[in-house]
Amino acid sequence: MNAALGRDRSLPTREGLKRAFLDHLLYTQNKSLAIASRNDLYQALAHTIRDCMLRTWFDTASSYKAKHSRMVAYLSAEFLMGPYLGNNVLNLGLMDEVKAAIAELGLDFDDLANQEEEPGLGNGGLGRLAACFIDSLASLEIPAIGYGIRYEYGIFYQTIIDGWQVENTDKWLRYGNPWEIQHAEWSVEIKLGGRTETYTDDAGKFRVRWVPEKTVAGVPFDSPILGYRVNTANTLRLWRAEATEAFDFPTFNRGDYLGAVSKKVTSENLTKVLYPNDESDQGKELRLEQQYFFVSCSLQDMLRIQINRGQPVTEFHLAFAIQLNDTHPAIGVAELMRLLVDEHQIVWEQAWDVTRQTFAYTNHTLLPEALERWPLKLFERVLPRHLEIIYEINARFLNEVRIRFLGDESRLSRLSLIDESGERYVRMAHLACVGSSAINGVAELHSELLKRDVLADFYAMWPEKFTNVTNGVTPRRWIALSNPRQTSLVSRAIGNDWIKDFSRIKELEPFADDAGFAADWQAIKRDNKIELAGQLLQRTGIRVDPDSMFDVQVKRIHEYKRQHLAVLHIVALYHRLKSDPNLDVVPRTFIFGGKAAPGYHRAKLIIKLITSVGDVVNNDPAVRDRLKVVFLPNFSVTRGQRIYPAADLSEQISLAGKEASGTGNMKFAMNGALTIGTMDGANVEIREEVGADQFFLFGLTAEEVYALRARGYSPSDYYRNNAELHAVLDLIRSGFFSRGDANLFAPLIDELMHTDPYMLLVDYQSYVDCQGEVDRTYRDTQDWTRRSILNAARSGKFSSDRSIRDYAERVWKVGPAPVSS
Ligand code: HBZ
Repeated sequence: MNAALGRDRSLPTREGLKRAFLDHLLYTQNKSLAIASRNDLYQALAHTIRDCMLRTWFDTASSYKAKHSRMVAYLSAEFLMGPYLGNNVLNLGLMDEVKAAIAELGLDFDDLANQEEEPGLGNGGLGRLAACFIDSLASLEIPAIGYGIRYEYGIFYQTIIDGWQVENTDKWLRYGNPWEIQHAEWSVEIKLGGRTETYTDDAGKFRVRWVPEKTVAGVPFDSPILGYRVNTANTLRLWRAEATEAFDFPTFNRGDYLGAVSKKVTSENLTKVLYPNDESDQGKELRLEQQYFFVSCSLQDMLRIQINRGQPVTEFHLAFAIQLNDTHPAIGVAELMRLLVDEHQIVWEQAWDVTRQTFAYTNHTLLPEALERWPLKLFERVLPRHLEIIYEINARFLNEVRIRFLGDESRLSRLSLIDESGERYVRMAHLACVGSSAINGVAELHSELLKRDVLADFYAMWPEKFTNVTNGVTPRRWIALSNPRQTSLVSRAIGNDWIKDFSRIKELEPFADDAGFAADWQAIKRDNKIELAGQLLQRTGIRVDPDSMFDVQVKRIHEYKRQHLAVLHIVALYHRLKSDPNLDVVPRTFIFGGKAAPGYHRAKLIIKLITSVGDVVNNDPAVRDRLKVVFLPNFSVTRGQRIYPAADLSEQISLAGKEASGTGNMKFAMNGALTIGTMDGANVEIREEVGADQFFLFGLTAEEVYALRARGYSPSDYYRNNAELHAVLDLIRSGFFSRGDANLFAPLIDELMHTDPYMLLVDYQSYVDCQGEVDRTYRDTQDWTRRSILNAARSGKFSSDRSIRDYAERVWKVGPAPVSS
């Protein structure tokens, strides 16, 4: 430990923390308290906290090395970590001491923590799941490493101008990142493009060599991932692309120094920016290069570790269990084969055994348009050797299929790794399935639908590979850190073991009937709402009433998630109030947040619809503050930490069969919000756990959706037969919310009336009726509070610790390896 913090590994004292902080202010930032900027103070504090973790981090790596521990390698193109400072202080168990030390210096901890630029290296649920999982892996003391990409620009910063989303670059590294350590000594070289050639090796064996068009260097940046109050700190290793020394010899040798340097810039573009698309693919060459880049860096890194430990590469699968977070890293299957066969001269059959036993694949989507496939031509241009390897894998695989299903030609074309129905594509999900020993969905319903639908042919081949692991979220960040008031109330009631063992949150159940506890619970919710109201006012200028019901939908904006269904409900309420100004409604504040993919025009129009309806409703004296609609810009991990604790009602209203799991639904539930939702994704399991009284259910089931689609669905019937729905759609269509511009929302409304692919009109009445039920329940404050407590008390299943235990037992076959202190 840093000398100022004390010489042993026991936790630092308050005096030690202050000393170390002032040292860093001087020796790292070269400032005094008198002249330091907020950022200087944040940097000094971040370095102080980092110092408290380094010994544990170092000991963890040494212990894994000494014990040859089997490691989980979690490969993910996205890690949506959120700010580190608060989480690290929490996991160290130092929150009170650090706050006090900072206060004694005349400063405010929260104020400094707010200075941190969050690393937004992900789009949404998938990237945030990876972040929750590495917190749980460390907290459960499971040897693990997270591998990903160090994007220079993370997910764009969203502003709202005239009601429209505007994207701004996210310069999160502007002031440096105190949480990372660069390890140039472990850099690796990555090949791209070019061609392959055959040769005969010294032993007379026929071999293939990849002659690339260019190479780039991959440089690892490591951050410690400290478990909650344990002596384990795992590593998040993110790769940055840099020019290799020999970045462009021909140009350099021609004496074109500046030309050569400009090519250097090109190679560094590789990790410049995160693609901002969720649930759809652009098929861009740079994206494939990013995927291959981080996967090859990571596999080379693991092979280096294996060889360093003196272990044979043929035992790679005993040392590493690699989890593919969706298909973004699925090229790893072909890359490990290339490394083993071409570079380590392992025979194909043995290499294939090792590969299959190494990988496992998690699918995160049922949307057909989200299944990744790469045009064959593009793939061949970037990864010529991998295409050959994929052909070989495919040939052997299809022979396996032929033996099992003789004469079934259509099955062969359905299963093939190459889609040959039109322009030819490489199907990444197929590569992942063939190259993995386990395949899982992220909620029970999703895993069932995968087996029945998207991956049915693979299920017929290998039913034993399929399993479900329901998602979870970390109670450290999502309760202990974001909702300190609820945390101390709960800990006063049942002790604080629930933070480590979240199944114990069920001990809270009896307190649902304790009047004193319930009053405290309710007061805390109100305080959290007051705080959020302050943020809303500051960021949007809209004043909301903390005593109104906070009805919240925060997630990526997508038609299948149906934010516009919530808007139809708002317009219906508004229409009712205009028709009967004395109508007795429960005052509500509708809060929306989320980003739309920059090229997804329909999603951007949904944002414009929300803000436009908000403009009219919020400024109409006739509704007398009974309805408010707020779109909070730039929803992020940081914003989420303020929002979930302040919600009364959680909107989880996707069309059944579309949302793989959802994880926001879990964060809301833990923080005491009741859910209104469909039987989709993990909603099904949430309802099962918390009980039907705590879950306002509406809408078709996935089965009913299939049946209706098969029968043929005509949205116009619903429009014609439902007077209120008719009026709502007409009102939006008329230009009432768009200053008379009847064209603005026409594309949205016309689609609903003619095709309505996400069946809003079918579920509309059921949704509105269900919202009526929500109102009736909310009027009885005591009853609502009781349900809110029960709901949180029964959310124990949705800790990511439980998800990780499931993976560890069923998929990875690893256990904890505590680091002795
Ligand atoms: O993964 C989400 C699912 O939609 C959600 O239901 C689930 O809970 C969550 C975790 O399992 N999927 C995503 O977030 N997907 C992406 O962000 C994405 C990013 C890049 C892509 C495709 C999808 O190319």
